[in-house]
Amino acid sequence: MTWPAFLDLPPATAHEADVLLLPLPYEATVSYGRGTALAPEAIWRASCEVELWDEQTGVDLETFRWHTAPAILPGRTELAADYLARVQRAAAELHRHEGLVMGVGGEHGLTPALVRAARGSNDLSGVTVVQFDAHADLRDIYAGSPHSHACAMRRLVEASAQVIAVGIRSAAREEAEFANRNDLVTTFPARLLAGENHLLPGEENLEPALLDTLRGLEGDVYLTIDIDALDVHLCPATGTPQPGGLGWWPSLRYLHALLVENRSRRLLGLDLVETVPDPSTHVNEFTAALLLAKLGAFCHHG
Ligand SMILES: [Mn+2]
Repeated sequence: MTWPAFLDLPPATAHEADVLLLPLPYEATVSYGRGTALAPEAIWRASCEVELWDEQTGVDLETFRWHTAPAILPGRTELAADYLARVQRAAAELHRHEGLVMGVGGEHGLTPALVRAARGSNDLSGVTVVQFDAHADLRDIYAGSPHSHACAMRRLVEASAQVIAVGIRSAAREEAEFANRNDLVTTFPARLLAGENHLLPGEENLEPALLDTLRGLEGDVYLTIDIDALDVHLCPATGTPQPGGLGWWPSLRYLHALLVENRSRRLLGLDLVETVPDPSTHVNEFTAALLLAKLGAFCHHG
């Protein structure tokens, strides 16, 4: 791999690392804009431009150790199920070490394999998956595949995981009805987090309830961030852009509630998916690199 080291810091071994990054350049089932397979390398290059002092937390990013595992490259004719099984095994290897494992996609179809690896089991009962996303990703089958990015959360719920979905603003009727009748799914739509001015008559601002939920989660928690949860100006090249997303500072406020203020949850791992780099602006890949740095800072704060 000829990429620069993450954050341009001296790379740590897996054994000594505080954070273990797993690059996953995978886009078998992307349905609209392409290019997420190019994201990991672009994110690593963009990370060299991230300031090493996090002004928000005061954390120096060089005070903890970052390891980059070898990227898991999909074979040209490899079936999705076979690739995802390899991803699960590679992630499970990384989880044998002490540090926090972060998967970096690649498309959202990766997440079920990453959660199973983090849990060390295909049974996810008792696991809460916090999902930042524009889309519900609760379809049973999409474009003929149960491994589609549009089905990722459905697979997790079927394995008995609880899902807290944040920033949703696009769902099929099938997905909304599944979420409504399923006690395992709790949705905080983007519009109901956008402030009082954006509410229709009878609607309620859910931001206080979201912050309470994130601060109060207990037990095993996995965090998956689809970058399209953020407003499109932060990720204009992402494969399935949706207007009306979460702002940068509100997103960090929610992540801070989960990762810094909440002391009763056990973080199993996390992933950041669906970045599509655009070399003409660097906005997409820099947003992703900075978000990974922030997640590291939050997880090692205090
Ligand atoms: Mn998604």
